[in-house]
Amino acid sequence: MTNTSEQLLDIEKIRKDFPILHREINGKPLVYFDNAATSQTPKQVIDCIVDYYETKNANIHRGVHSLSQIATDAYEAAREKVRAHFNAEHSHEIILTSGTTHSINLVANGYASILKPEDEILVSAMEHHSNIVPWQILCQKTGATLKVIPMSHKGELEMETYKGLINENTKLVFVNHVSNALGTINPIKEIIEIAHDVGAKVLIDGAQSAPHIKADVQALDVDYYTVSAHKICGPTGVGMLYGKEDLLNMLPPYQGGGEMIAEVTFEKTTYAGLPHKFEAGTPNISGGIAFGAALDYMNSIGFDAIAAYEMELLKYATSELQKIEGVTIYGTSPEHKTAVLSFNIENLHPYDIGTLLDKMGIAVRTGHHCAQPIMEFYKIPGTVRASFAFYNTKEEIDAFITALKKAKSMLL
Ligand code: 7TS
Repeated sequence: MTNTSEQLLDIEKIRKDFPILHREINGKPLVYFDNAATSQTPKQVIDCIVDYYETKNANIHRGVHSLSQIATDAYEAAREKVRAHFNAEHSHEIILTSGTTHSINLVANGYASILKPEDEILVSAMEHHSNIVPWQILCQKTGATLKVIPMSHKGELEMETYKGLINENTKLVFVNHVSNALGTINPIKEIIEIAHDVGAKVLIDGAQSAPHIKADVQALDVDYYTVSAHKICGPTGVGMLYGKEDLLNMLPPYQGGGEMIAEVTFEKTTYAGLPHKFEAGTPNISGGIAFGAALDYMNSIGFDAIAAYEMELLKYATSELQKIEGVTIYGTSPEHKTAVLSFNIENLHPYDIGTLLDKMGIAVRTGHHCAQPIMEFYKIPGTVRASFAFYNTKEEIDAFITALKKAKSMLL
């Protein structure tokens, strides 16, 4: 590591915030390189959850009693933190969901009553299954056509083909900000502008970008943006759907139930306004509050410093990995992606490599990463994916490379 990168973050101090990083796995110090699946949770966020149950636990938006008001205020303060972080204009444009999958399904379900059989929707070739399957279901319901924006061998979207595919029948475009399997950072601003030129709306899946890039939904002029808190140091089971006010108002509710209504009779129900229309039932209250704490934590470190430090890690890991004979790295060069290394070693199955690495305390993901079309594109069964976070270190990368060499020699 260069002096510059060491100066970027106080890694020793940061690592003290994450109790899990100090445990052993299979008798070896844990090296956690599966951050794209879920990030680890700092003490500040864990404490926030404990504090909620110790001092604030009550159902929200319904009690006249003080405790319910305290819990409601904390939950709504978290929504405001999410709004401020992503720079939405209004806090009611932030729907707190159970995560990205829920957010995407909410929008897809809403368009079932809007799309017509002659409509077309575009999805990129490098999506997670949760940004493919809901749109396929939508097409089955409406008769609309799903078209695919192809990717190049380098792992980048083919923008010229995209421009050729989009037309006045295109109603919706779905692209991830960052690919989970490759790490590619997609040119979403350009994608949004091109879609808006024909009047299409754009949903950006921000599940993989949120840990690395602070998105400004107004500057992007994005129509819908989705995030899962568990990938940004928050808890599982909570996330957000951002939508422009008029576009959220246009969609019918996703689920019916308590808290999403204005008035109910057996003849007719009228719905609550945003955001409550889309938040039926008791939500993940502690999770929502902790989502806010996670954003506070990440912002206290700073996204510019996080991105710069992770880039140093990625460049170092890439150059060390390339020194191992028989390695193929999938995806674009470090400058155009987040800290993800998706690779294979000639004549070895990714699963075998992952299993041996685990025996040496190193956690990576292996397989298709819920992005089977990418694997089909490269004609491979899957990859080994090492994904880094700001609390990882160069020493951990050294341990990973040593373990990888050992695994290779054991398997070949
Ligand atoms: N979209 C992308 C780009 C993702 O990476 C994931 C999860 C999802 C959507 C779904 O998020 P969820 O929180 O609703 O489950 N990605 C991964 C992964 O790469 N490994 O495990 C989960």
